[in-house]
Amino acid sequence: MSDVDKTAVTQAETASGKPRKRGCVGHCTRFWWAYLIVIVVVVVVVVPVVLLVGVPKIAQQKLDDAELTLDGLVAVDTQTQNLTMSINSTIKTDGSVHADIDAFPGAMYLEDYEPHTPFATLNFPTTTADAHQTVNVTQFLPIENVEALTRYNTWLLSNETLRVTVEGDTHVHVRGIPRAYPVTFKKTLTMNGLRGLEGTVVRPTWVALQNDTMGNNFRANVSIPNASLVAFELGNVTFYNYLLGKEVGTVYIDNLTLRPGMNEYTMRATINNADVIEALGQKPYCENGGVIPFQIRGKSVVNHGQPLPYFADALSAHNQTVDIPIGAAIKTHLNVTIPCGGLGHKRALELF
Ligand SMILES: *[C@@H]1O[C@H](CO)[C@@H](O)[C@H](O)[C@H]1NC(C)=O
Ligand SMILES: *[C@@H]1O[C@H](CO)[C@@H](O)[C@H](O)[C@H]1NC(C)=O
Ligand SMILES: *[C@@H]1O[C@H](CO)[C@@H](O)[C@H](O)[C@H]1NC(C)=O
Ligand SMILES: *[C@@H]1O[C@H](CO)[C@@H](O)[C@H](O)[C@H]1NC(C)=O
Ligand SMILES: *[C@@H]1O[C@H](CO)[C@@H](O)[C@H](O)[C@H]1NC(C)=O
Ligand SMILES: *[C@@H]1O[C@H](CO)[C@@H](O)[C@H](O)[C@H]1NC(C)=O
Ligand SMILES: *[C@@H]1O[C@H](CO)[C@@H](O)[C@H](O)[C@H]1NC(C)=O
Ligand SMILES: *[C@@H]1O[C@H](CO)[C@@H](O)[C@H](O)[C@H]1NC(C)=O
Ligand SMILES: *[C@@H]1O[C@H](CO)[C@@H](O)[C@H](O)[C@H]1NC(C)=O
Ligand SMILES: *[C@@H]1O[C@H](CO)[C@@H](O)[C@H](O)[C@H]1NC(C)=O
Ligand SMILES: CC(=O)N[C@H]1CO[C@H](CO)[C@@H](O)[C@@H]1O
Repeated sequence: MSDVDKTAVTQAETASGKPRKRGCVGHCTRFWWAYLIVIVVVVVVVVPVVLLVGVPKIAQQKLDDAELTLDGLVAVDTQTQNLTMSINSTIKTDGSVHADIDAFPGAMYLEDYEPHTPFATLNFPTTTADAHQTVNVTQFLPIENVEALTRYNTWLLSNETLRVTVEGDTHVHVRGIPRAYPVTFKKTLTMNGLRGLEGTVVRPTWVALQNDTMGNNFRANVSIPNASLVAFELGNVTFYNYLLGKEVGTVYIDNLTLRPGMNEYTMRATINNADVIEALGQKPYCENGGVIPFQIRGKSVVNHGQPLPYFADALSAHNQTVDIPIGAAIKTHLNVTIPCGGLGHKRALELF
């Protein structure tokens, strides 16, 4: 207490005519109202300000500082109107706040496409603010916006990276405080895309002049790299096949599920032989051993009878160039080498 206060207190006591023992007993009793005001101010103003503004602010701040990492994303049982999506993720915080975060629906959308439109909404479970925790969700997902899902798949297939935001409103329970505070969970992830399936390798295993019983005249082993952490069940996929800017046939890959890493499949195709033989007679293909750049582009995706436009349209947005050593395959399987300038009319007639 300052001297001024002491003087004031003393004078007040003297003025009352009933001087009392110094210290809190007398002082506090007499000035109970002043203490009450202080207590009331603390209880009515300060505590609520801390609880209503301070704690939620800290809770939101801590949530904003938390880091969300994607460990895996899987789409299976893909049907026209729904699919099952799983996500494995990790949330890292500094662990300084002991709190529980309520379960919440997290809308997922492309950060770099406006307007932000969710392509999926996943129900994130209750989590704690522990320093490190895994959050795995598996959920049946009705497709609410096929256009948004198609755009996400298109970006996923063609881009090197893409940013996906998970956003949802929820409540946080700070341990020791009965109130629940509203917070917004909003995290943007940068995930690897599939880069247009760049690096796909096709190794012919069979070529023929006549179609087989399935209507195909070409078979190959295909290795499709998946540079991403995502896996998805496509089913039976067909591709348009172009050669030197002209459509020359259809490629089929059956029962396709793309997973992280190298995907080994067999493919079959029906290709117009005359167009291939004509190309093989041209430079540089007649000089490089018959390695021809084909373009393939998605045509249809059908899984157990269900057309999947959200994959088909994504695959059709992009031409993928694949160099196929078809000259060597023709040599092996048909015993024909096509010279520069072509086979000549007579030989071609013999062949067909
Ligand atoms: C999540 O992790 C489990 C266990 O490692 C694994 O079996 C599952 O395939 C993963 N799912 C995803 C979506 O990555
Ligand atoms: C999922 O969608 C398919 C059509 O694509 C429909 O036949 C099926 O009933 C749906 N499943 C559920 C559980 O709604
Ligand atoms: C969650 O997924 C991770 C892999 O990303 C796995 O190690 C962990 O075991 C999974 N946890 C549960 C509860 O499935
Ligand atoms: C992703 O690819 C699409 C085209 O497929 C393009 O329009 C978009 O700008 C790309 N986004 C990013 C972030 O690279
Ligand atoms: C093989 O099938 C394709 C497509 O059905 C057809 O256009 C082509 O004429 C057939 N080729 C032969 C040699 O029968
Ligand atoms: C194609 O794959 C089969 C089975 O994996 C293998 O036996 C064969 O050698 C492969 N052929 C080529 C040309 O890669
Ligand atoms: C793919 O290539 C073919 C032939 O060169 C062309 O006709 C088609 O327009 C291209 N499509 C896309 C999406 O680039
Ligand atoms: C695709 O799966 C079906 C069963 O669902 C099977 O009958 C068929 O042989 C498979 N095709 C290939 C090419 O693996
Ligand atoms: C792919 O087509 C084959 C033959 O038509 C069929 O037996 C198989 O079940 C189909 N696979 C899928 C995943 O739809
Ligand atoms: C391949 O064709 C050449 C002539 O073009 C012939 O001499 C040779 O015997 C044939 N080889 C086989 C295995 O048919
Ligand atoms: C070609 C390519 O980038 N392949 C990658 C596929 O994904 C795995 C990891 O999931 C990577 O190790 C490969 O390098």
